[in-house]
Amino acid sequence: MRDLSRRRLLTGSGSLIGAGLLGGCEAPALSRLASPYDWSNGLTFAVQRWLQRHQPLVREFGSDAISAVFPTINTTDPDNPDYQRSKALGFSDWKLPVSGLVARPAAFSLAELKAMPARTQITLHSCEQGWSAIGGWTGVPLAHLLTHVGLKPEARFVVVRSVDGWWDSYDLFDALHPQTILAYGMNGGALPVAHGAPVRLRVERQLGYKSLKYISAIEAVERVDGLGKGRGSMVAELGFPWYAGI
Ligand SMILES: Nc1nc2c(c(=O)[nH]1)N[C@H]1C(S)=C(S)[C@@H](COP(=O)(O)O)O[C@H]1N2
Ligand SMILES: [Mo]
Repeated sequence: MRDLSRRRLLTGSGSLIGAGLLGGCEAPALSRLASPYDWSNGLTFAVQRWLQRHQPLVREFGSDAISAVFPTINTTDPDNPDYQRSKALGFSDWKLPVSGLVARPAAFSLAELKAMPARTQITLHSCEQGWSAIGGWTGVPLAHLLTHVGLKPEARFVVVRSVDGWWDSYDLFDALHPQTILAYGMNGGALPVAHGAPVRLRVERQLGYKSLKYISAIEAVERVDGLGKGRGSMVAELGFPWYAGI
């Protein structure tokens, strides 16, 4: 598993072949090149992977840089009976299923995630709606969770779903990136409901819309063009780029 992740990470970050431009279809958008828009999305993806091959981490700030106000966007309290029931119980019954192309599928409670190795990072969040803010996030690296359940060699993407119907997918470069975490804490406290409690994703190398809030399920898959309308994510179906690298 260690070797696999390292090899996958290297493949994903080290070459245009790994980025999918020359070597087949790594990105969902690349597997269905239906319009010039898809071509440019795929090209941006490949070029950014190439440019980032030696600089894997985004900048992290000191706690004095944390924004006094971090806006909340779109869903701020999911209108979902199961979610509301769980919220009333302090999410003590909440479980995160991890399934698909993994050796040991399992569902993890909040307490179990908190018992795993934690990472805290203070980063700049940029929203496509034209604002940005600096926040501190604490959580378990997604790479740790995927190693724990044993990602199978055929897995090439990780699909994440949220209780409000948002869903997205990530290639293994982002899924295994050290700053991609399942955050249950924000700015030293518990993650507030408006920011995605009990657990949200942080994908620091992409625009804010890839950092899904209210995570409800994780699935490892080989391809994503069979999901939904075949564009790899809910926001991609609305016309935003699947790859939102910044
Ligand atoms: N499930 C879910 N995830 C989501 C959203 C959402 O509405 N629902 N909004 C996205 C957008 S566009 C941004 S900018 C950030 C906003 O996170 P915040 O509300 O903590 O600022 O969450 C992203 N993840
Ligand atoms: Mo956003």
